[in-house]
Amino acid sequence: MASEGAARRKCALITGVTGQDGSYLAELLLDKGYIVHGMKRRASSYNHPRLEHIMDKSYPNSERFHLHYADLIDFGSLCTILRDTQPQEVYNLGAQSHVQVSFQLPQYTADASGVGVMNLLEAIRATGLEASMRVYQASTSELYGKVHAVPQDEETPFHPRSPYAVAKLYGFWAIKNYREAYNIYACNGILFNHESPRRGEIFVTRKVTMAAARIKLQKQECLYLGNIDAKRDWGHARDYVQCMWLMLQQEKPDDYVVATGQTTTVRRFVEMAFERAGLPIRWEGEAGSVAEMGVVASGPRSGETVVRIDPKYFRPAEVDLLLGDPAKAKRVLGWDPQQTSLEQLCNEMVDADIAMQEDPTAYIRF
Ligand code: NDP
Ligand code: GDR
Repeated sequence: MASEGAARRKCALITGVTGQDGSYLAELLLDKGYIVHGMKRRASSYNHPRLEHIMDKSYPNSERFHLHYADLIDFGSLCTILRDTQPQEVYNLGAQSHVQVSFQLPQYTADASGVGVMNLLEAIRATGLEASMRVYQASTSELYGKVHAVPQDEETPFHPRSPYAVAKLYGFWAIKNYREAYNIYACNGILFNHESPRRGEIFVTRKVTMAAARIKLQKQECLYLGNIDAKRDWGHARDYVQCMWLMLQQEKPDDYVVATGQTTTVRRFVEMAFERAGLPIRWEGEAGSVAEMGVVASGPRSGETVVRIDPKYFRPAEVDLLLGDPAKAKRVLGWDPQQTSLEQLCNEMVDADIAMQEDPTAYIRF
């Protein structure tokens, strides 16, 4: 009986499993009964803390989770992992995903986040798995870039504003092209920003919630930020991975915007986080950048947390406003964009960061 059950199990491969979304998606798929294979890169030190709890023998279904070495820029490794695991669903979450870093690493970003998609699609064809496999591509609201219209939906024109977005544009079209050319079941999820306590520490929300926790516990004095007037449509990563799965369960492949339909400034997010941590804020900045942003600088006052504007965090080209229209995902996939409010998300992140600053081994609980 056990082997019959195992034979019926669906099998998925997640690239980028060590990242924020990868860990939530692995949990979701294990919970749904899948065998889950994840791709990890070689690193000189331990690089999968977000998966530690899943790999612990006490985690329900941990025996169905397997990690393999491979890399999106190594075509041979992709063929090997596909041949060895024979998944029915592939979720391509692997990427150099930081927008500002992509200006410093443009070619690597193009290779990993752009050509990597083509490598994966070609590896699927090379292993002869294209008829039996469904592919999810982690596309992004960064494709919209310079604002042409809001809210942004599946028909809004793209205008990428960074090497990262340019690379993701290539991946987006590779998916569409292989769908049309080879009839591969492949979907683009155009996901707007999504965050969680597992968010990488140099993305703005996590940088802010970690700073709030560290300042509260007197481990840090000041928070330095760039453009606090940028507006983002922020949701919870746990809610967004559900939508990735839903896309691959439909009769026909398609592309979907995944967003909350609400937008908020970075400045407001900082206020929410510091309020949750019980810290009053005072904004400071260099002359020029402060004036430009309408932030009033003043001398130090006791009892206030200083948030400083540092030009080093400004990008050569900025995406000023993202606001998605998730109507199609709601209508076709039955996905609920309002599962977690921004306030709930922010509170969860601040509370988790305070707990982790108090006890670093607490990471596993979040
Ligand atoms: P993370 O940065 O947290 O994770 C990225 C993952 O990609 C990590 O596992 C990383 O491995 C892996 N990776 C990097 N380079 C390669 C490579 N050459 N080969 C294989 N794997 C690689 O990103 P998120 O989880 O936040 O995002 C997941 C995906 O969704 C990304 O593609 C991102 O661009 C996209 N996206 C994210 C959004 C968001 O708001 N979070 C919104 C829209 C799209 P390692 O741990 O070793 O670095
Ligand atoms: P983003 O996320 O670029 O939207 O890409 P990020 O959190 O890095 O920036 C959001 C906005 O905040 C402004 N900002 C700062 N950003 C960072 N990282 N650090 C700062 O100190 C800072 N100060 C202000 C930025 O200028 C920007 O306007 C994320 C990534 O997850 C991508 O992979 C994904 O595709 C998009 O979201 C959708």
